[in-house]
Amino acid sequence: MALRVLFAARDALWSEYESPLTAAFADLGLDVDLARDHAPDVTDYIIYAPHDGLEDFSPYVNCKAIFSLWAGVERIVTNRTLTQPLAKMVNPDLTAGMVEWVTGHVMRHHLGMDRHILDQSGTWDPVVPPLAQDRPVVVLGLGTLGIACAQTLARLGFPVRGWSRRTKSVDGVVCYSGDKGLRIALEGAEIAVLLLPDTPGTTNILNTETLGLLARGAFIINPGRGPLIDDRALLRALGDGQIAHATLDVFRVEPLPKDHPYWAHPKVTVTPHIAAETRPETAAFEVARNLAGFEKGEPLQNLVDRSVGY
Ligand code: NDP
Ligand code: OXD
Repeated sequence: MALRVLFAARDALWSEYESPLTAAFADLGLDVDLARDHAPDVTDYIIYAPHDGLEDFSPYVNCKAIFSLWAGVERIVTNRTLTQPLAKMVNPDLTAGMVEWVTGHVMRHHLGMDRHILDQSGTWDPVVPPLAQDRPVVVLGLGTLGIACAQTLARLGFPVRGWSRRTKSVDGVVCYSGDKGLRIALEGAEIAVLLLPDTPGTTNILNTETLGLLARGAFIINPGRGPLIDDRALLRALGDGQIAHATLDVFRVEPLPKDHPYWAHPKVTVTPHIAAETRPETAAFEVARNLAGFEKGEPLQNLVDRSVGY
């Protein structure tokens, strides 16, 4: 009998994913009935992205696993009705997109591009940027995305420090963990990139105290999640010059409300949660491959550890 796979996401995603998922399952020789309306008790798997629909997972008594189309799982991991194993999204296009977005924004600030893009008034004012080797960067979060970004920046010549929950070893990156490690990693860094998940352990990780450890005039780049930053502390630090500019892709409330002070702030760049997009073709293949392996008895890949929330 065909495996019944429920697609639980907003309408627009169904039109993007239906055909790549169908093709990926077929390519892997899986007999799948993919639909948006399987009865809960006959559903074998759920493919999920945050939306206003599915909130109660308890009727899905025969569901073997859930595949998130998002890398960040904070909207589902705290759902108490969820007991099935949950896999987060990892795929090469998502990683490539994040590396490009982070590298672009790091280089913007490193080279001081705004100075010339915004001022073509005829003033000849040569300010030569330092070389990357003289600009320490810290990447908070050394998961799939953090490692890829940290190593790319290291290859460009930046001295890169990274910070994670568990102690790690990453080629080209000086790695830290723990509270003391966080302080050392931040101390004197001129650019901070946030690629942590939103969990109770990471809320307001950038606050008045930790912002104060960075070099004066540092740049913040946050494609991770909004709650990683204490917004009021950041606005104060932008006001007093401790932080020169913040490029923010993610926010506590999305879309960012029109009257939020970030929109009009001259030292803040808001981008609308576009740092890295999960692309249907490769994401569909990753889900299908993971599901096929799990059906064969292999461990679920990219398994979320509920005890730590990511
Ligand atoms: P991973 O789960 O692979 O990595 C998370 C990293 O954060 C790990 O290094 C982990 O440490 C570290 N971490 C988690 N909790 C703590 C803590 N309390 N203290 C220190 N370090 C901690 O995630 P990804 O790299 O795939 O993605 C990172 C985040 O990027 C996502 O959770 C999501 O929020 C965001 N994202 C944003 C997108 C956008 O378009 N803006 C797109 C995709 C993702 P350890 O290595 O020890 O486990
Ligand atoms: C994700 C995201 O988590 O797009 O995948 O933010």
